[in-house]
Amino acid sequence: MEIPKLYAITDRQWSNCTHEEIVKMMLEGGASLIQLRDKEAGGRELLEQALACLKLTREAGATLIINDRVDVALTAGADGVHLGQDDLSVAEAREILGADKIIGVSTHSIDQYRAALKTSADYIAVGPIYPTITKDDTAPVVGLELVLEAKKLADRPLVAIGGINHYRAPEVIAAGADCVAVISALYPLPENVDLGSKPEIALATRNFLEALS
Ligand code: TZP
Ligand code: MG
Repeated sequence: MEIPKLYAITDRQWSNCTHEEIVKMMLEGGASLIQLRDKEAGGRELLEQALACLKLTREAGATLIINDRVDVALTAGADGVHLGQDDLSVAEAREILGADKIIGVSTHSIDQYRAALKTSADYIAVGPIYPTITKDDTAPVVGLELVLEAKKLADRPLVAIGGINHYRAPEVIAAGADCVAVISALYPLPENVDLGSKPEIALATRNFLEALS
């Protein structure tokens, strides 16, 4: 697959917004690859959000990937699924979704990366590159070293994730990542924060894309 430099991920813990509102702002900011990620929502709620988000991404010609849930990705008709090491395997997800859907997988070591290369994953993510507070059960920080190592073996798009902000993104790309996947740095609160403030996601997305161009 052709991958853009920014992979924007929705996260409700960083905002007062629905996934649909977040996706709308990410698209306004120019994102073309978006992941719907919600560790708390039940299947039904996630499906409803996925359908609403897909309406927006389709209109914009963007790609929407569902985190973790192959069943939701299939039912919603999403563009693909992103799997962690504890989710269904790439082979199992491929069996369910078929050849045309995008399947991505997260890896946290060079051994996991090598194993992922043997699957039909369309892209492989490595991380966390830097410390992050977004995910509480993250693997130890792998640093740019894993990007450099993985790049030597890579035969498909390499995505880097974890603690990447506007300032760090260029060095991550320079180390060999084709794309950076980002959560918290896309959710800055406006300067005059009051209760109910919404983060300026469109602006942050635009700034991020500029930093990457
Ligand atoms: N996987 C490894 S680190 C991470 C995930 C989902 C969290 C990334 O979030 P942030 O806020 O961009 O560090
Ligand atoms: Mg997962």
